[in-house]
Amino acid sequence: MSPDLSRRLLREMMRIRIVEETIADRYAEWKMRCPVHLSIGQEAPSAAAGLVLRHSDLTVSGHRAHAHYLAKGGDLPAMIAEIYGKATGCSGGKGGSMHLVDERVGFMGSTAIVGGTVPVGVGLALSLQLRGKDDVVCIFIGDAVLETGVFYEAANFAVLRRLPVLFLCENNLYSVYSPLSVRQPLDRPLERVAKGIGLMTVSGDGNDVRACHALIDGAVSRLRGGAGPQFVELSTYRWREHCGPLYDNDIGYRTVEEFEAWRQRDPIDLFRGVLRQEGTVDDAWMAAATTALREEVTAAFAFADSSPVPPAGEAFAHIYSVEP
Ligand SMILES: Cc1ncc(C[n+]2csc(CCOP(=O)(O)OP(=O)(O)O)c2C)c(N)n1
Ligand SMILES: [Mg+2]
Repeated sequence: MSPDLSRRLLREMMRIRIVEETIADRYAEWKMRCPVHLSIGQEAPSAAAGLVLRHSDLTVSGHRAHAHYLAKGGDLPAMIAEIYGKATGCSGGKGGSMHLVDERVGFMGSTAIVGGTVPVGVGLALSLQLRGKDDVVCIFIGDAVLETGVFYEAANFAVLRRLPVLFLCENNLYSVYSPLSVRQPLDRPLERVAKGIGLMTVSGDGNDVRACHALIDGAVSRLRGGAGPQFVELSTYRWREHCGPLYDNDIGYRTVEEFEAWRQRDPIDLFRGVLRQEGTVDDAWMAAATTALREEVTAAFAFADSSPVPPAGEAFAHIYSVEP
């Protein structure tokens, strides 16, 4: 991997981390009035996907979508403004954190309904195929999406029609407070389920950004070569509570030992260590990158804060695709 790509991967993970830590720090100001699901600790799959996908590729996501939107080239001020419910938000201030959409960067939508955007993504892939494009659709999913019926219907259709779809599964072991062990037979990993439907599958360490990049790059190359839909499962871990800015290790659904073991494997620390050892980044690079990212984030929050709320009548606009 080139030094330039390595630095871009590290920078992208740092950017997501700084954005989300700022959301967490400022959440108590009560200016962000929608729920937020943070990806702190699981930045690597997003950063890797963002640097593999092209601008013209399409993406859909679910409730934990900030990292996906930013990595796909989303507009940071427009995302923060969306979380603030402002007219300048990427969804006009009507969607909030869980309903990001931005056709300018091929981010075709996210919803709070687990699995809800899977058939949307497959439909987008069908349209790309019918139009003879070699672009692909990346459908970001969590491990719980394999517990929704719609995943099986949509994945089956994608396999049947050899659609250019990447199911990118961030397996963080939990669906809210339920570990995989109470949801899936332990001897039947998710990858095997996906393989059973006919998806080509690979899995790997979701906290190793280089491994993520290699797996996603391979899957996307196979897709562009017409190999049919791909399933990439990346194991990672969410640090904060399922929904909200806090930590919730005190409520007992997971152990502090488990949390600490994953935190020791911070994807940013791990990769920074590797790049320092290789001489690809040094303290000066880190300091400059951190300062520039903090300035960018501060400006995005100032933009959101000073933007107007949508006019009341907007509540009734864009409800139907064809306005009366
Ligand atoms: C159809 C549906 N069922 C249940 C819920 C409640 N719910 C919201 S998030 C979530 C867990 C999703 O877990 P996963 O897909 O693994 O994503 P993660 O939160 O771990 O990133 C659930 C069950 C929902 N939003 N939609
Ligand atoms: Mg999960």
